[in-house]
Amino acid sequence: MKTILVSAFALMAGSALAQEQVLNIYNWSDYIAEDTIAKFEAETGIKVNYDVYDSNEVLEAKMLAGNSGYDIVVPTSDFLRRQIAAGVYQPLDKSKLPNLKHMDAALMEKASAYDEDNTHSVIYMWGTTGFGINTNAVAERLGEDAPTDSWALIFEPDNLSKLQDCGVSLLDAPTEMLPAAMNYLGLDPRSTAREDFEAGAAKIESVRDYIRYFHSSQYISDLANGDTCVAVGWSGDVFQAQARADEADNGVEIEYVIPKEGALQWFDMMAIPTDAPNPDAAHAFINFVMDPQITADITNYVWYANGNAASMELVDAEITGDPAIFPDDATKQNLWPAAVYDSRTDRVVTRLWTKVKTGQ
Ligand code: N2P
Repeated sequence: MKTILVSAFALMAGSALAQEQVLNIYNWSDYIAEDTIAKFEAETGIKVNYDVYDSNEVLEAKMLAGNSGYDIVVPTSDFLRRQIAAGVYQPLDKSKLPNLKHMDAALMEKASAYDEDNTHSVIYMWGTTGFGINTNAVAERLGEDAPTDSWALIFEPDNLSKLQDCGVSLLDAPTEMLPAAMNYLGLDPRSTAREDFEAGAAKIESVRDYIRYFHSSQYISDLANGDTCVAVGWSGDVFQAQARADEADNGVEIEYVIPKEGALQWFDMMAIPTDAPNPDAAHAFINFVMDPQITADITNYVWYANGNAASMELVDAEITGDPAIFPDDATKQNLWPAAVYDSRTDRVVTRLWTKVKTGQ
């Protein structure tokens, strides 16, 4: 009798296991609301494993190696395009994505420049690459006339040297930092000419001694705590630093700047790897995120713009009304979309970036 009971139990456990669905997500750090995953699990019964990264290069290496085990990843559109060409993503089954109707047609059209007909991807969030400043710390060192609206704050040694003691960080994102420097020099930020990259790299090397570190997620808490005073960073991340400082009531005031010379506008795209173990659950997740309330909750938490037209009325007015998050027409004129680099260009950029960071 005992034996029979045990094996009946083992059988039941086995079938429950077989039925438990798992979804493996790999997303940017600090990029989702606190309750998004729990809500998805409750609604679908699918268990989520959630890992994070802060670099397109790291994600790309995993995607090109294959067998990552991930069902959902969120590359930025220029990287996405190169990875689509390498066969890394599967076409979406749009019959499983009824919430596509909520997406903003004009933004999806913009994103389709990197993924024809939006075949493989849906906008998760989008934003700009500018910088965050601790307004008081910068004013103390550079005076009230500090060029806080200009990349000159970052790229001119006369300015950055005076900020060295309060801490400056740059993104460890060569495909974003080099074009920013090129643009400041009056070159085309979308250029893929080697000499333009070299000029951009030289510009950053001219201020390297004053930079505390190159990193793409550490700056949120450092800015918020007053441990650094200037960080080249992504819009929402800087706003998250501002919100954390406000909550801590620590006297730190953070401002996000889209510099007057212009900034990169990027789109982060949800996509399903060709070898995803559970593409059905992946489609369910993409559709879930496109629910206007879910996507509004994410924007309200991470301070990034989304591409979901129907969610706008659910997003806090403080966010929809901020031109640093949803740029007005004048600011839009100054934003450039990322160029897609071929592998030769990619090698040039990688080599120069190592030199910028290490001096060799
Ligand atoms: C979130 C960073 C996402 C923006 N921390 C990078 N594309």
